[in-house]
Amino acid sequence: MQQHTVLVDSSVSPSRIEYAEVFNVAVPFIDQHIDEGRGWKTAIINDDTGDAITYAQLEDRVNRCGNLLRSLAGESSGRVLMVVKDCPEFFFLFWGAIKAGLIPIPLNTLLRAGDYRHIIEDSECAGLVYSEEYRGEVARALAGSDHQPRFILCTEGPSSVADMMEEASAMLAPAETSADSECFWLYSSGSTGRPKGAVHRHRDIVTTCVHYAADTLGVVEDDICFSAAKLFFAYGLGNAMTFPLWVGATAVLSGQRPTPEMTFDIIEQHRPTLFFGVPTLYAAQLRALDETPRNLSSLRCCVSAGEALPADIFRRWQERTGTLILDGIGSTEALHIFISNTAEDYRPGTSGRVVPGYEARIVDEEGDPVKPGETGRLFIRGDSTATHYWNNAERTAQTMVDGWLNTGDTYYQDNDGYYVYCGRSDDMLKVGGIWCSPVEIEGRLIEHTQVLEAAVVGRADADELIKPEAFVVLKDAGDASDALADELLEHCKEGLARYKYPRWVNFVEDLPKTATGKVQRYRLRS
Ligand code: 3UK
Repeated sequence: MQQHTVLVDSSVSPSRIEYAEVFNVAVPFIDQHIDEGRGWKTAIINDDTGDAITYAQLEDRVNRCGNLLRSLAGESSGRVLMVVKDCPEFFFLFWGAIKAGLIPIPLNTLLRAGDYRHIIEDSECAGLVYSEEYRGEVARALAGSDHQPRFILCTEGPSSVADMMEEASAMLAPAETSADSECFWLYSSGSTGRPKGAVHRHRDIVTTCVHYAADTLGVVEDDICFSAAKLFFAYGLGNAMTFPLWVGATAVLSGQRPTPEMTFDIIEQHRPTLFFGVPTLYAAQLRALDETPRNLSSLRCCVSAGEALPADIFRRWQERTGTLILDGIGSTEALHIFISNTAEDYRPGTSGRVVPGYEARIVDEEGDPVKPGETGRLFIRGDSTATHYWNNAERTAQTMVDGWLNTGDTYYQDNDGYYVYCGRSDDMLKVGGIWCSPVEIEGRLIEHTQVLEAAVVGRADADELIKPEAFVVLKDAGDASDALADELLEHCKEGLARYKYPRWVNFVEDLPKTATGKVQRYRLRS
């Protein structure tokens, strides 16, 4: 087989994927399109600027960016942190790094300096690239950091990536990696402890594109993909970058915060065929559609992930727009969706069935398979799962067990075999599809001078979507007031990523605890 080629046999299920011994994933996703005569076609539409980037331009920019990053990285870890909004430069940096044999690490742009500092130190990154919007947070992180990257670049402005790329060569031979070589990392958060870097291989990207995007969702060359979930999430990375690039389709990007108005404006203007959202957004979009009808006729299908999609939202969306929302569960460690509904086979209120190419097991406390219909811990196995967490053997051993991935989710299979989500096995919350640690919010509350103790749990709102609720013990119970509750909310909004503030604050006398003094969050859940 010729170097860097991947062969897919879709006549069998699951599709069989075969790699050349020397394989760099940037070749099929970027270079290949030129050979196939797709250079003229629009790969990316940037809604913020109105720019359209063709596949030929994409290849040119990826090569320049790869050369630039390689010259800056020199002899170093080769790891490049990206605090970059959704924009074409995200593509140039990510693929340029991979093609040059470096390791891009896209980071959640909603994080605060403390998390960035940890990640800079933990990754011992060679470089850091950020979008202007995040300059302050990045600067604060670097100021306190024990590790100083060799290079720090902004995507725009003078001496930026855009500027320096022009000087770099447009010729770049792909680094001679293999399908199993380390390719990129994604940081994932847990209920305690700092974010951990999940290490993904070149093949992981191909696996999600073949088994989920092409074979399950049916993404094709004529599709226009628009994801409200940003590229730094594994979910968005697939939706708006790797999926369209795999089949030669088009991605629409926006650096703006996804609101109903923003997403509807983009859908009306760019007429995407596939829309990817999270349940909280679908709920907000439905409310907005009650006020003002919008033209969503370009959509042939919608996808939801990040947290469970309530059946009621599925039904209301179908009634209102005539399109299905296919709910599927994925994770950062698995890279994308591994259990999903499909257009031909769906059941609202469930995550659907196992995506071909993956295996699932629901097990009890002892690790034995549960009886049909019983709930247990979900494990999955497939060819896209991270090999390990960087620098964290303990969490690796807990999560990656004999080739199986411990999802940390509780599931059962209904009588017809659909997988039904029952919650997390830990106290972690998914708020608007994004991880939220109760411990972190509690920590922030306790920083307030009037707070003695705090406990945070998830509570379902009117749309059956989980939001944080705080139970607060004050140093002086007499201080409790609505004004103080508002002050605590502001305090949280300031110190935490925006989506993490508690939506309800309850002042209580004390918190339920175990004999050893551990807060029993489950007793606070309503
Ligand atoms: C939860 C869901 C119920 C579940 C993700 C699609 O969410 C993604 O990755 P994360 O690492 O979180 C993983 C955890 O989120 N979850 C995700 N989807 C669903 N729970 N129903 C769902 N449909 O707890 C899971 O373990 O942030 C989603 C594609 C790629 C992803 N990374």
